[in-house]
This record gives sequence, structure tokens and C-alpha cells, in this order.
Amino acid sequence: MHKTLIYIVILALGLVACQSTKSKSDNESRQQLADEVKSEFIRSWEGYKKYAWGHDVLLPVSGGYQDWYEESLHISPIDAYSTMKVMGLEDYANEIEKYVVDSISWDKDLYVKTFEVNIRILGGLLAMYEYTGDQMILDKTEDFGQRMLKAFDSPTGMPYYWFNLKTGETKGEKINVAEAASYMFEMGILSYYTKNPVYYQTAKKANLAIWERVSDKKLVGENINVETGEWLNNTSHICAGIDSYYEYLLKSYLLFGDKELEPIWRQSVDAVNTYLVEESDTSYWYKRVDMHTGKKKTNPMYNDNPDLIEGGIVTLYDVFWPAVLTLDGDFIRAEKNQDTWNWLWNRYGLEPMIYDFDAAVPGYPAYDLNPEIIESAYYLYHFTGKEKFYQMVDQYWSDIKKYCKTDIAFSAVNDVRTMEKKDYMPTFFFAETMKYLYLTFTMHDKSFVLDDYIFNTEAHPFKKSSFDKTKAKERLKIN
Ligand code: DMJ
Repeated sequence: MHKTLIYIVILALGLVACQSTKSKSDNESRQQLADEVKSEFIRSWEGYKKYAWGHDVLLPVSGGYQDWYEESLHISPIDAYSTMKVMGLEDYANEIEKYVVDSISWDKDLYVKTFEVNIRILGGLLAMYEYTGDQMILDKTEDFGQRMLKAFDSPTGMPYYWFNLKTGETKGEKINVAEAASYMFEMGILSYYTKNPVYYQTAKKANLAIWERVSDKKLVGENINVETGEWLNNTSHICAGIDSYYEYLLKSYLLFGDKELEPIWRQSVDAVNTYLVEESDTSYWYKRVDMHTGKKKTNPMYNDNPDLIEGGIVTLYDVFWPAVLTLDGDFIRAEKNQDTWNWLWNRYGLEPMIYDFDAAVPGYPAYDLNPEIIESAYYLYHFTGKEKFYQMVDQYWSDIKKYCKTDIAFSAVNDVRTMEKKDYMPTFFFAETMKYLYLTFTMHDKSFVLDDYIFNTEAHPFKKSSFDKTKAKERLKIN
């Protein structure tokens, strides 16, 4: 009996020692991956500085650059900044802070896309202020926010697609739901920092304009006219074109505690899960349905390709959804949807931008270095602790290195069936893709704990503790 006890104790000690060596070596290999992501970020950033400094985008194959409009808006540095802070790259980050304060003026006679500049420029600048507390950065941010307000000057309160930074003129009355109502998060933060409720109130009005027009089934359509408030089509989905509308209902509620948003989010997510899910033994997709009937769309998606039926079309942007579900505590649906997207990634080695899950063929085969599948695996790994999600991210990084790495940085791919490179590196590669990879590989060291932050849709992080709910009520004028 005595001997048996000693034997058990020795065995247990052996197991503990073995476990701790294993987790030590696990942590070492994770750290190596994190270091690798960081050094690839630095290499790509140096590539941007060498070939594209001062411009919006680096062309990572030819070593050229591109601007979104006639003049640069410096989107790459603004988007890259918060990833530098997360990675502890202080010198690079300081350089961008200085650049923003000394060299950037928003007084440009340029029409810019309201949605895109909100998530990248306003979101990026707000994160810069969140990190620095520097009043000069807040001034630059508020100057941008003031100009953006003009975009919302429509009969419904939803913004025009374009606004002119200098003159405040607007154009483009036809927009999609994501472009109409994904502003509460950034504009709420701006209201909080400046103690001026006008930003949040303006953004919320646009959201309520959509909510007033949902169908009896509580579903939205895809496109809407901001002047008449009429739906331009009746397709409901969670793909690009609607995605961040849902994301910001939940995230704005979580960050500011505006109780009016909670039932809107709850009824919306319930409707999506009721009507859009198409489940089989091996897959869990979110399809496209008619907003009034909740029935799968049966018309061709494109006039020139009658074989692709709209109902079964998904886009790689949709895989932001498992992260949002996870944040809402719905791990079961999140895991099933993530597993399905993971299957698609592994079928090609990268994921196609558009995929028809009925015909099982890509609708548009490019991969633009998008982050969503990594983002969702990161959330699921954090919240469930299941190792398989870590393994997914490991795999995605290894495939990105294999197929997208160039001598200068990383490139998008024209076709995931041939892996032919495309001479373009979107700014969200700096902001999102590299950040979510790094955060997954450093999760063990607890230097950045997801529970403490909420990200905007461009992965700019905001500390929950920076936003006091009582103060938010006052500063955002929440009832
Ligand atoms: C990003 O610019 C944002 O996440 C946006 O909401 C949609 N997705 C792209 C990256 O894929």
C-alpha cells in the first residue's frame, strides 16, 4: 500500500514535470511564431517606407505605390499604427504620431468614401489618441470628424456614399447597409473624447433609419437610397455590404451601454440565425434570403453567369460573424460556422473572395490578405480555449507565407486555384491581418487580454476601461 502510494506520487510528479516542459516548449514555439510575424511586419513596413512612403498603398510585387484618390490620405500609416503599439514597436509608432501632427492636413478638395475613411482614418486616429492622450492628435481627429459629419446631411440621416473633405459637398445616394449604418462605434468614441454628443447622435440616427425600415421578419435589405429611404433590393445576408452594421450594433452596445441598442441587436441576431442558416452534416453556412419572406434567393447572382444562384453565395468577409457571435456568448454557432470556413480555406490553401456553396465553386477566386478568418479563430481560441483554433491560425499563417510573401512584403492573390500573385497589399493587412496573427501567437504571455478591449471593424483596439458608462451617458447623450 505504502509502495503504491510512493509510486503514484512519483508518477504524478513525472507527469507535472512533463506537462511543464511541454507547455514551456509550446510557449517557446508560440513566441517564435510571434517573433516571426513581428519581423515580417517590420520587413513589410520597411518595404512601404522605401517604395510608398507618403502614399496610401504599397504595391508589393513591383515596388510601386497607389493612392485611393487624386491625393494621398496616408491610409497605410494610420492603419498600421495600432498594430505597432500592440507589437511594442514604439519608434515606428512615434514616427507616425509625429507625421500625423506635423504633415497631414484634411483640408483637401477630394471626394472620399464615407464608410472606408470612417473605419480606417477616423478609427485609426481615435486609437492613436487612445494610446497617446495627445491633444494635438485629438484635434486632428476631431477636424476629420467635423468634416465627416457633412456626409450625413441627407433627408433620412443616412450618409451619402461620398463627401468632399474640403467643401462638405456630397454625392452618391445609393449605398449599402454597412455604408449606411456602421458609424456608432467610432463616432461614439469621438463624442466620448470630445464630450460633444453630436457625433454619436448623428451616427445613431443613421442606424435608427435602417431599423425603422427592417422587414416584419426583422431583416434588412442590402442597398438603400439615403434620400428617399427606399430599399433598392430585398436581399438579406451577413456578407460584405451588410456585415459591420450588425457588428457595430453589438459592439456599440457593449462599449457605451446604450440600452436602446440591446433589443435591436437581439432581434437582429435572432432573425439572422432563424432565416439565414443553412446547416448540413458537414457545413454551417449563412445564405442569402429575401428580407420579406425569409426564403433563400433563387435568382442568378450575375447576369453573365446564370449558374451561380444568389442564395448560396457567400463572401470571405462573412467569417467576421463567428467573432461577433463569440463576443455575444454564442460559441456553438460560432464554432460550426468557423469550422465550415476553415474547411473552405483548406480546400484551396487560401480562401476565395466569393464562393457558391451550392455549386461548390468560387464565384470570384481572389484572396486579398483578408483578416476575418484569423480574427474569428483568435476570438474562439480566447473564449473557448480549444487548441484547434490555435492550430487554424498556425495553418493560415503558414499558407500566407507560402503563397503571398514577396521580396518586399506580402501580396494579394488573383486566383486561389493558381496562386497567381496580384500586385496589391491592402492597408488592412497592417491593421488587421498581422495584428490578429500576432495576438493569437502571444496569447500565452497575457500582454494583451481580449476581454479588456473592443476592436473597431478595422481592428483598432479600444480599452473598455477607458469608457465609463455613466460618463458615456452624458457625453453621448444616451437616454
Ligand atoms: C476591413 O476593411 C474591415 O474589416 C471591413 O469591415 C470589411 N473587411 C475589411 C477587410 O477584409
